[in-house]
Amino acid sequence: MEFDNKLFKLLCDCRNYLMLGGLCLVIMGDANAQCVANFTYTMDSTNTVAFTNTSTNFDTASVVFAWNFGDGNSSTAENPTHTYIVNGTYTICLAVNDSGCADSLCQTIVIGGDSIWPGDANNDGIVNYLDIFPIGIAFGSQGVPRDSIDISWSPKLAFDWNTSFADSTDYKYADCNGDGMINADDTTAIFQNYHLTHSKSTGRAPCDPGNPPLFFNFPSDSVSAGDTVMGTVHYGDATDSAKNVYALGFTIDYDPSLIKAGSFAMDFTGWLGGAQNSLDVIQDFPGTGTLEAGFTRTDHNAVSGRGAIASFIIVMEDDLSGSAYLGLNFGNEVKAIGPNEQEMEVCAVDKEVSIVNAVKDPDHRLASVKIYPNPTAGTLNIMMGALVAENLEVANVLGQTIRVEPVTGNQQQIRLAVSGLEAGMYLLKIRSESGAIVRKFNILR
Ligand SMILES: [Ca+2]
Ligand SMILES: [Ca+2]
Repeated sequence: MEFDNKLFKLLCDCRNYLMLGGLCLVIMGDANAQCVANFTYTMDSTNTVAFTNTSTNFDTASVVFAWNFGDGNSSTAENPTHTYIVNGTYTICLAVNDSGCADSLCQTIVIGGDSIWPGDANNDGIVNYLDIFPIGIAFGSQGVPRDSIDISWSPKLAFDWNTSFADSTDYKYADCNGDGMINADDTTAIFQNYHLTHSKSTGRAPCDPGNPPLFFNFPSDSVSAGDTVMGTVHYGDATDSAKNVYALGFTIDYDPSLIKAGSFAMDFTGWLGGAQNSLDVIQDFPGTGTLEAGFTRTDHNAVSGRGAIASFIIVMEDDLSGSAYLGLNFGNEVKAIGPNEQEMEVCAVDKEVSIVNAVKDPDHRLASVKIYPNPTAGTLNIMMGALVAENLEVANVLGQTIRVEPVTGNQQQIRLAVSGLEAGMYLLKIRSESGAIVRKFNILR
């Protein structure tokens, strides 16, 4: 074959001359098989495809190219450009004809089908708490389903829905599982692929003082070793209330040596919304000391307000020796959006709480305090052991103190009537001469 090729090239290159002798027509019959059609292409975001003709072994002077773009359009240019109007899969064919030399090649291309990564609903390169936002904004939308419902971490070919978020990201990215619907099922991909990345992520602009603050509210300005601390996250205050908010996300950095691993829990409850008409993603990473939380409403109604939006619980380590304070710091990606995805103002404020009693209950006196029955329907018995109670405080899940009772009479065996409280979880803080003891209790009805 190698010999034949060389022979062909020698003869074909000379064919004009040889044709005078009536010889080349015969030789050209063998030569046709050597004409090779080939092309490459690039595509841009406007569905415009630029084709590059890479065909070989033809005579530039006499060759005829015939392109069929697969959508009813064609061209005879050597390197044509074509814009597709409708998304879809097209078969593009290039035919090369050159004085009896003929070849063609067809390739299939997908228009409007760049890849999505399941869970990266905002297409910023990382799966995290902010990916709940587009799901909330587009909640209930329907579009082009993918070929298969698959949330494994690899690029999935997806056609544009031709509906976009404010930053021009197509809705298809929020259909994390590819079933053609944007709903709560799409959060599964966020949890499964959490923190996976496929390119560099972006940062957030620093906050401006004067914007509605995002801040922590603690029941006390100090904590002790072993404490169960219940606090709240607030958005907006009496000076600067938050307006027209649809979704909110933030990260909280903390020193993992101070908080018992796995104890940091958060619940979105407050003026921004609760279990109704909302979704959230809350992930704690005790190894690095980061809690990430994203919340979105799903009813397409923004809300305005101020005060608590989430409650949280942390359990302090039993030995905090060497540490003077617990810091809870918002990370550099705090973000709130309105119903049209416009970014809303947030000024994140970090919190420091001083540590007192850095070693938990060295003489085990606090541990000897017992409450029972728990859960209860009407009465709590408080057995103080070696301590003397001075007063009792009951707080709800938002950390708000709802009852304060001085202790009179027997200060070591106390009966506390709680029959007036609604069913749910509460904290009982018992103040004694040796410090405060906090116990969780539940009321059942
Ligand atoms: Ca993302
Ligand atoms: Ca979906």
